[in-house]
Amino acid sequence: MAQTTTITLTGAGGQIGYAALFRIAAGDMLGPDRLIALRLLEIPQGMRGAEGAAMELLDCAFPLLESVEISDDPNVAFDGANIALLIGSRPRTAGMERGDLLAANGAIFGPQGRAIGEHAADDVRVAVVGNPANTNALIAQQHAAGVPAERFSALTRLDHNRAVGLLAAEAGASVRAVDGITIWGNHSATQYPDLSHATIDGRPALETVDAAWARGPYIERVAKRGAEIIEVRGGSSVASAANAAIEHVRDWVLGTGDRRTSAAVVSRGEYGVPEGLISSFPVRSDGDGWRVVEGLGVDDFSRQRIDASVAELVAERDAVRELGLI
Ligand code: NAX
Repeated sequence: MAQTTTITLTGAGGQIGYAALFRIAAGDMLGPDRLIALRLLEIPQGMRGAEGAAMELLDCAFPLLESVEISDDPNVAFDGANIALLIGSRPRTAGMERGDLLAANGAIFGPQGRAIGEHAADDVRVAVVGNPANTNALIAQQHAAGVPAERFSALTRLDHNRAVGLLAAEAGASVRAVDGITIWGNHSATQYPDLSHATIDGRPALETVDAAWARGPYIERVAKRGAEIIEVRGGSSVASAANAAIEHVRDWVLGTGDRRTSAAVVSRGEYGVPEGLISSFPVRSDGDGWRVVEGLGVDDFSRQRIDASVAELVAERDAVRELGLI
């Protein structure tokens, strides 16, 4: 047990950070053989929350946890980072215009990207959770001089897991039986959860569930699941979001094997998605990096849904360009 992995987590005083930290320190993300050094980045208002979480981490006496450091300076927090989980962001609040939202996040993810480029370890991998996640990842990536673009990804794993869970429930099957679901596009209401190539126990899912359900209510429910959780729970998705972030990084670093999942990665033009956009695709990881699963058939319905979500990403990219954020 020699290797120590430095993990920088931003937004450590917030809800998802709090839910994620204990599982990371317990080894759920990188397995039982890697020691973990945690770096927590917060803004001054969030420092007490991060300090409290650090105290509780100490009180857990996790054998894998080597150290916990807290900072409000990205240059310090990203120093030597092997993995960066960017959770803290400025989410949209009532009445906020899109330009304001993007500008506020540009002020966060630009400097964080720069600090990653200047201070992180050579093998750094960056997973962006804070919304608007795809475009925040793009902003950070564009500022991280010297870091290969494919080391940046954004989370659509929560959408993916929701899509798996809701399909399994509809089919009366175990989640273990489900494979081949793809979330395409943006982590937003335009995302496209696609069952065209999904299987349940190796058989096409569309032989088990109604195609009209799969292409109507199902898409709507997956895309709006976050709002459904807020309505029922009285608060946003926290534990499931933390779980998704952990699974995203775990699969990226340790590999997926033959299973497919979804992640927003830098497009190389696959499936007609403009190069350079950070868009969700069907992916596998061999442990070295995400690989887009190519060659899947895309019918007219899927084409339209993918194009609509990608158009939203293009509009977000153009808006941040106009604002001078990339
Ligand atoms: P909270 O408001 O509980 O926590 C956010 C924390 O980030 C706060 O403690 C805040 O002080 C900190 N923060 C803000 N700016 C920062 C900066 N520049 N550097 C470091 N820390 C900073 O939100 P929480 O519920 O934890 O959600 C965090 C983010 O995840 C939000 O943007 C949310 O929209 C996003 N989500 C993304 C999901 C995804 O699938 N990609 C799903 C869940 C979640 O909605």
